[in-house]
Amino acid sequence: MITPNSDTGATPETPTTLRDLGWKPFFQNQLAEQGTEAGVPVRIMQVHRRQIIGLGAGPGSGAEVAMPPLLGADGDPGGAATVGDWVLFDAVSGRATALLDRQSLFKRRAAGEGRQVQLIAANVDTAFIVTSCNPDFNIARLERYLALAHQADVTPVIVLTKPDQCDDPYSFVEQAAALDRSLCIELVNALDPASAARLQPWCRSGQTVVFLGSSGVGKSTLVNLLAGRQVMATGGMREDDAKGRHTTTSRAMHRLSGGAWLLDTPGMREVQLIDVTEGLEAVFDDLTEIAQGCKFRDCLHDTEPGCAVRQAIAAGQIDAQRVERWRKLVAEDAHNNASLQERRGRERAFGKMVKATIKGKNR
Ligand SMILES: Nc1nc2c(ncn2[C@@H]2O[C@H](COP(=O)(O)OP(=O)(O)OP(=O)(O)O)[C@@H](O)[C@H]2O)c(=O)[nH]1
Ligand SMILES: [Mg+2]
Ligand SMILES: [Zn+2]
Repeated sequence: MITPNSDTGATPETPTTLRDLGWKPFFQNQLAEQGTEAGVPVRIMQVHRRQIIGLGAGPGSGAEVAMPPLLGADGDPGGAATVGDWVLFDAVSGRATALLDRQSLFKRRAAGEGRQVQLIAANVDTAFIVTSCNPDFNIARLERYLALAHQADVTPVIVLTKPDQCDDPYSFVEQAAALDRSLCIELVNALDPASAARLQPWCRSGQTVVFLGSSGVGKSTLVNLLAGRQVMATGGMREDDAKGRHTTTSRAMHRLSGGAWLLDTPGMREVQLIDVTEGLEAVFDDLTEIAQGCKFRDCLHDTEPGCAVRQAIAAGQIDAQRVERWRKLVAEDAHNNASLQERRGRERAFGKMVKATIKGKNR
């Protein structure tokens, strides 16, 4: 079922090698375990309910293949492969035979009460966390995005846009840098191609990137500059508003002119905080360490006696506001995880009940 590369943004720079598609030694090592009969590596570009579309290394234009969705461990079709995943494709059966382990994974809490976890994007290398040198800039929001990136095992890069509309852009750089001295921070005027080129080091061939950030900060403007063509609508205009329906809405992976892949799905635009326990520990590692000195292991650093965190605040070693933001994020994470556990518990109970009913009927 090899079809011409019709809907993946085939351009002159269309990939021909696995490396262009984002193949890395991490995946190559798994190939050795799977054996050669398992199939050829194909990267998932689109996920639909009834089929998934992958792109493999092919002569000239690359080879696009459609296949039925992989089934997850519990038979859940949504659970298995997501955009950015690598699968082994067997051309004879027209199916994916294996899903390769991921180097990174974004997931999110689904909409609605259930709070089910959805897989959003796999094997992303860099998350551009975009905010502007204006009131959009919010330290708590940056920390939240950093926790998401850490949790997904993706390298964050802070991108500060609209320096041209502000008197002292470096004050914003300084505030962001104070979050973590090892963070990469780029000041970028998204209207100026020379300035946007500052992001090129992360956008080379074989790299996969995502853009995170609130509405109006310049994500689409930057993407269009990096792609060298209009792949996203800008300035508050939705892709759907454009005359007819913009073809880009169904695409999930866009090739940037430097050779990188931009992964953009509706889910990616709505990532929320879920299961980010480790991500939060990474962002607030200094506070996590101090908290180990609290008398109680489950100390909330509120009114408990022997609280090392409050002692550190009192001693002027740490910032009380930052501790407050940390406590809020940890509480939110705990709440989300509790809801998730509860839901899983309910599902298990329901499964048992169904089994018991079937047994009863069979008797
Ligand atoms: N002056 C200036 N304007 C910018 C800059 N970056 C973006 N803009 C403008 O800000 C507006 C919003 O930019 P978009 O790229 O549409 O923002 P977005 O992040 O994609 O927003 P959503 O798609 O709603 O999430 C546009 O009118 C851009 O031209 C910048 O660095 N400087
Ligand atoms: Mg946009
Ligand atoms: Zn404490």
